[in-house]
Amino acid sequence: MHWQTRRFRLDLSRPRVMGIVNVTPDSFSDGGRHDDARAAIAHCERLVAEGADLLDIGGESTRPGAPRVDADSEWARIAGVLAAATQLGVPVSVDTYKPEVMRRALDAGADVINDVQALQAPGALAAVAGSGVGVCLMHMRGEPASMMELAVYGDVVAEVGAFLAQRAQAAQGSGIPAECIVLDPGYGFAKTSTHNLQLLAGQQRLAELGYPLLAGWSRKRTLGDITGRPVEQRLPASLAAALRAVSAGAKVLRVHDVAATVDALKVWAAVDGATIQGTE
Ligand code: HH2
Repeated sequence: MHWQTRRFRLDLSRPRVMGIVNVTPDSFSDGGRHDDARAAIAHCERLVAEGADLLDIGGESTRPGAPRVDADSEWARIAGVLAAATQLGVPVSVDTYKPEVMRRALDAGADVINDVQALQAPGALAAVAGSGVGVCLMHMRGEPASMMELAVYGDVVAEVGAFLAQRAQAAQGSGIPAECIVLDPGYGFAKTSTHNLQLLAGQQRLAELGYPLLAGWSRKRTLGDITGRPVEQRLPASLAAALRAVSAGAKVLRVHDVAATVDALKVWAAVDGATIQGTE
């Protein structure tokens, strides 16, 4: 399995790590840490040195209740960081749901568009079609400001799966090749902790849609609900969720803590590669 992005074809025969770069004052776990371009670029360099296979740059927080940012302000936050990140030798994703930001990001050399709205905004499909860019299509409902009111499901795995299949069809219908598409259940987006856990338990069914899956559990609130830990103490819980996601078919992990996740995956791969004595 591969993910075709603009400049790079990512081999997904082993799970890949997408390092998060939030150039925002208000992201839930690292808001304000990298919100000047110099700090954000240094963070990109550090994540690549730690083994990130790709970077995901975002200029607007999507945490529950986050305020919206207009396209010009979002672009102003990320433009310089994107330009520097594209020199680091790994694919660079831009986390945005705004067609105008997508277009500017593509002009500036982005390899992937990561859209929490799955290219549903008017003009979003047209903005990316024909560019050869990789896309990540994520499930959510409503807007970050109000999404938790929409966290009502009968069978959450089936409903998320139907949505993702429909969005993948829409993307292909507008000319985005299947090999450019990755799907994401959208952990934490318009879902209660129970929904998030049900989705992870049933995630293999989403993998069976036939597209690579990306999973974003890093530091999220459900992990705090389970462990009672504040956001800065959720690394062990994040690693456990990441490995469960891999065992249920995830091919890309979107994480804040790249070095630790890379180590966890090395252990996973070492076991996979071991020959068992006494068997043929
Ligand atoms: N989660 C967040 C943002 N973007 N994109 C995808 N594809 N999948 C996710 O799970 C996902 C995402 C939220 O995390 P973070 O970027 O750390 O926080 P914030 O939205 O507050 O900036």
